Amino acid sequence: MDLFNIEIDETKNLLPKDGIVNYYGSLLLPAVADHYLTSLLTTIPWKPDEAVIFGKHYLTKRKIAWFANIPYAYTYSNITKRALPWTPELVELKKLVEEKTGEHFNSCLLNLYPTGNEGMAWHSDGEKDLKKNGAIASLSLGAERKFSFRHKQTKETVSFLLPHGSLLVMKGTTQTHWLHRLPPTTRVKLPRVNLTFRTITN
Ligand SMILES: O=C(O)CCC(=O)C(=O)O
Repeated sequence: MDLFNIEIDETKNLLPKDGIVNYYGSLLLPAVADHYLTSLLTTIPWKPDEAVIFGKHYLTKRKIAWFANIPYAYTYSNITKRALPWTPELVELKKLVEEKTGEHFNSCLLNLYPTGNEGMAWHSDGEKDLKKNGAIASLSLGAERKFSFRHKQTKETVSFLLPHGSLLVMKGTTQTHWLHRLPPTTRVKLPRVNLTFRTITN
């Protein structure tokens, strides 16, 4: 069994090697996390994510939105997105995440998984638009979901549960050596919103 509830020790590295993942536990009290979840579900201009694979255009049931300090371009899955200006709620959450982690971010990719049927396949966030080895802070709101890492060479996997209001940070060489994914699950019927605060350098 490789899945576990994470002990809260912000200084502990959850990866055994080749990268750093720190878990901060609850960043937000449950009522505050509820408030942000409701607010983001209703105020963010959610759109299906898009991908072009072997020339074919795909739309996902998972929804996304992309925000930044300036209209940065971010290209992944062969599609380029232009960032929207921050909303007041996102500015508040960015500040809380930055205070907690001591890191600074200039952008945020939001993902909305309407139910457990939607997930995200194995990938790493190593696009050329992102700062190399920059920290990526992942704030989870809504349904608790499993989140997994798999080492690119050894295939070793590590999985955690990410509860409502929790914060996890990936940094160092994590994206070079590890893939991550959010597996789909039939057990979850409620939405989850994930915010990944990032640094764009283009
Ligand atoms: O929803 C999540 O927790 C993961 C999102 C993710 O993998 C990503 O934005 O790269």
